[in-house]
Amino acid sequence: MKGGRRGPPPPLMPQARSIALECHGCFDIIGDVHGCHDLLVRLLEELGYHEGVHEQGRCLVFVGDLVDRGPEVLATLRLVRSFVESGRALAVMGNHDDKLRRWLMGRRVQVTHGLDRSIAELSGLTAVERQGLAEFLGGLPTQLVLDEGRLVVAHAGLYEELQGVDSGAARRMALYGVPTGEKTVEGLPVRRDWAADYRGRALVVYGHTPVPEPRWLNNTVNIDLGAVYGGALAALRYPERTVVRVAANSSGSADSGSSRCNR
Ligand SMILES: [Mn+2]
Repeated sequence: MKGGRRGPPPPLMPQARSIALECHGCFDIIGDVHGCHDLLVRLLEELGYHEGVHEQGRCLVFVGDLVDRGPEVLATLRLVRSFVESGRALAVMGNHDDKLRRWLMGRRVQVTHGLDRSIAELSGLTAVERQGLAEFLGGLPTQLVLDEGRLVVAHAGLYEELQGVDSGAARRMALYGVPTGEKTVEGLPVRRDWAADYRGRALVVYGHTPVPEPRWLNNTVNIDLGAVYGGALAALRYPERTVVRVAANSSGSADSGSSRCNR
């Protein structure tokens, strides 16, 4: 970013530092799930996880947007929450997770972009259950700095100068990316192609904007393959830098079976 920074630099995120110590450097980073629970279960099988544990000590990481749009939001939340709270997985917050958290806390939010599906499933929960989910979502960091700074996971991406930084600007970019201020014909904010300007040393793994194939650019990779739109749920294996995927709506191809997550 341009412009002088006034005063002392913002503090490093505590999560970013402590979590890096617990994993041994081999991660499977999973793209936007959006309630595609069945696909997630199949992908975990494909990756060799049993109950969230990998026999080679690999560590699961979720790139955020666990909720909204898809058919099984609650099952997805419960599964990932059980992994995260028992120390079997890491996850960063996506913009959808943050908005659902605000709804769970009784805030007024616009019911758009698939939030209606989450509400349909979660509105029957007790106040205690809602609070538990809200606390889980609220406890997720917006970025993870892993492998001694060589790997960064943030839902919508993160410029180098915001990595490891706990500030409003860092949280905004990690959750929403970089809006240009323009809107699409559908009224959605136009997102700047931040990866095109990225010059950082860390590999940034992100999602947020569905792409048909993993998109590698300037030491970044977008692994949101649009599972909920009939694409695939993907995992980036790190440090191998290979992608494992399960397709949402195909049957009989090499890496996939059928799934009901194809809307
Ligand atoms: Mn998103």
